[in-house]
Amino acid sequence: RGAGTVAAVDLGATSGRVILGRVDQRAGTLDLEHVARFPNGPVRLASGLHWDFTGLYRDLTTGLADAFRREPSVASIGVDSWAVDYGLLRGDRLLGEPFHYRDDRNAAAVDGVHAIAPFAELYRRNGLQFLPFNTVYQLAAEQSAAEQSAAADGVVGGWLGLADSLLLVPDLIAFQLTGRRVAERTNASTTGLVGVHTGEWDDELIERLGLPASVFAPIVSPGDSLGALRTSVAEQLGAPAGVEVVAVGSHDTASAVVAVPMDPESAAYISCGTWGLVGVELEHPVTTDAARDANFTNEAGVDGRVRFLHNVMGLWLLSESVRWWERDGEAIDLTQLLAAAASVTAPVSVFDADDPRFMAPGDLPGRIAEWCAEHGVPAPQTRAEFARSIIESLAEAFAATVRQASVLSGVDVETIHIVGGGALNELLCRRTADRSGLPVLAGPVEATAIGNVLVQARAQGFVDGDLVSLRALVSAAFTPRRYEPAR
Ligand code: LFR
Repeated sequence: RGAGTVAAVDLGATSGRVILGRVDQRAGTLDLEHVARFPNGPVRLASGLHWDFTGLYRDLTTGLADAFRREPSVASIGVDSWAVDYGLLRGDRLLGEPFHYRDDRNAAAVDGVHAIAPFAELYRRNGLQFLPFNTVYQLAAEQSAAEQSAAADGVVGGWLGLADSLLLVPDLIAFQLTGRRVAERTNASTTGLVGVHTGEWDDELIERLGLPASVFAPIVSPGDSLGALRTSVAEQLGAPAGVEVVAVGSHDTASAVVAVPMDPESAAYISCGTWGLVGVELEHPVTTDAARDANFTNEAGVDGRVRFLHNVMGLWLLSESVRWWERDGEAIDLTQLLAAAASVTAPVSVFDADDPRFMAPGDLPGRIAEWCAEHGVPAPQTRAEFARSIIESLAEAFAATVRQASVLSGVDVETIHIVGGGALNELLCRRTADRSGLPVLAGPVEATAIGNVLVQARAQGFVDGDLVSLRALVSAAFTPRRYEPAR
């Protein structure tokens, strides 16, 4: 007691990792050991854009087996990932690889949902910003695919009709590991089907939308035990008896916010990876008309907090541009590209990083040029200029969104914390400080895994206390890098 080790599985849109976290509260230390890192990304099948869930599960279990070899005393496992996406099960059987939220089936389903429950009503009920991939729209897309196939081949109900449970990605992994079917609260809050005030499945909305209420699993909270590993899984992983899976903030952003070494009364955070999640931590949701118009979300945080934030497009703009330039096999060095971007001296255009045209995979540089042409501003010419324009546009969106978060929530923001991979991007951190006029504190880079570790460590009794004490451990272990705004 007072010290111990847990394993965090953290899956992002471009890579997954298994990390050991050693926590010693008396010594006040928190150490991470990176055990495995594996690629992740969309796979285009005949049915659309999917995740390779089976491959991810193989890679994460290989990583966990390595974790147990290195550290046989691991007490528990926690899993987090991106939000909104789910697998359908019938019995133990997974009904196909989960859809990727960037698949274009969702856009067509939005109007149908809003015809039944207008967006203003949805916002009052679930407090979520509009994103076309929120689970509620994905399920409507499942329903319309089912109707089309019923018309074509007479098979009624589709995959959703066949399923007896729907589990979000981290819950689906926890199910494979333990056999328990649950819906962890922070991630369930991103479906659009959980009441923002009740924290429970919104049965009335589920019924009105014609969704099968029985597929939704009981809601659990971060820190709850999900029980021991299945015997066959324990054998496969080389895990000793008694290792359990613990629910963490299974929405990656919820775990990241736990590990922001901030004072929520005077700080904003940007959890910056594929997305830039920009906001503040609150005790109570804000579902005013102004918050709705600004498209701010009230997602559930750990310990009953509210993540009041807005999704900015994030480093996806850069990674997907690079992927486009690399499509013929050329390899681009990101460090060199960013150095070249930093030395661009001519002014570059700032585009609207929030424009929905940037959501789908493909020719992002082309779409940025198109945006510039439509708005009568010069398009970037070289790759360095594109990269610079992306960074400037993100920094501008970050600064504007921090200002909005402050006005809408009443938090008087004095500092901006940037955590996640974006904390390594010096140009982005510096320009965010410049454009906001506020100091930026960058790091920790692995905030999500740290938040995952800390919630497990607390459940195991290795640490105690509230978010303030957990964040004190983060502050002691990781010194943020400070960027002062240029005067
Ligand atoms: C970040 C994130 C965001 C969510 C997006 C899609 O990884 O979880 O919070 O809006 O991915 O799930």
